[in-house]
Amino acid sequence: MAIQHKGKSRGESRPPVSQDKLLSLYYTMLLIRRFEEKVHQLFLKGEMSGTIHQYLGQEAIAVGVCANLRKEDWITSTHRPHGHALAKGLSVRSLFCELLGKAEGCCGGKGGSMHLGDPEVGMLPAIAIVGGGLPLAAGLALAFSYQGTDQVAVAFFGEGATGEGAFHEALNLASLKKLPLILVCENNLYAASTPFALGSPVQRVAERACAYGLPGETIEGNDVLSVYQASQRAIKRARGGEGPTLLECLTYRFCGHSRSDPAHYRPKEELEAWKKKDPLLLFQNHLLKQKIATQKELEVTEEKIQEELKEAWAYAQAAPLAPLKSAWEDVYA
Ligand SMILES: Cc1ncc(C[n+]2csc(CCOP(=O)(O)OP(=O)(O)O)c2C)c(N)n1
Repeated sequence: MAIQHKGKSRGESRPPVSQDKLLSLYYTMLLIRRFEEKVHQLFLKGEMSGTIHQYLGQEAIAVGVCANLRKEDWITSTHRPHGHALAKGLSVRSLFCELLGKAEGCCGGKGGSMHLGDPEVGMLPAIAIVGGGLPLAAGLALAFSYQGTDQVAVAFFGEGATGEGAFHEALNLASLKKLPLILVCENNLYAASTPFALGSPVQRVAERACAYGLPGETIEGNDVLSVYQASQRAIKRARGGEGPTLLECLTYRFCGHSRSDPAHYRPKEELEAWKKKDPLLLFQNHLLKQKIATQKELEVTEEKIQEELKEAWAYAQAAPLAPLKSAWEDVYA
């Protein structure tokens, strides 16, 4: 898989993406990877309850897209939201607190893994109903359009959501009203245990776009720079009043669908082939090859992340639980 970024940051040619931006993309991707690994261990040790759907292997998508967003832009997410949350700017502390049911969690400890978010940084609490985030993102984009702001909304969803009516309604409305919406499909080839080909009569999710008169593009979702550049174009169109774009990002999850899924339905060779296209590995190689970072600098990044996780975990463990009476607060029906 080709990485498209050609420039050198510490050399003669002018890079299309600045060195600082490249290093910050790397930091956030690695932070998500290590966060998910830590959460996995904590679940195995029984230190967290509930269930989890993890983002291992898909890091380049959340990071590549969110790096183009402003704080006041909004995203919607799914049952697999940890990566989106970190990429949109939620702190590790607020996520650990949320996962442990602590009052300082981003949703007061009442949302848990599948419903985390924070309006302060433009993330609607995640929605675990497959396809559920799409009409809400279209609604956000409709509000921005009415208000005449240049904010955009991004809906992250899996390819399984493309079989839901909500997906089609969102595309139809967004295209009709030229809404500032970016539809980011993370096609990781399986909706739980169902292979994409068994759930979709069309081979590419991006092809769906033409039925609604909007542009659709399939990109290498494990190549953070492809995602960054494609989403930059889509966001520019949306901000400029040119309407929505559907981006299909091809990827693979390096874990089971949820905590209890060993993913035996996937051929071993398939997983091995995708592991060679690990988004972190690809980007590390790129940074080293282009002399954007040294091995030593990558090691320092790793240490910083380990430190951040350690501090946040200790903080969350010591933080008070959400009080019982808070179960009755923020309840509307
Ligand atoms: C409307 C609805 N139907 C079924 C489910 C159960 N369910 C949870 S996740 C999932 C698979 C979703 O696959 P996809 O949209 O491709 O996202 P991925 O898990 O691959 O990230 C299903 C069927 C649900 N949460 N909501």
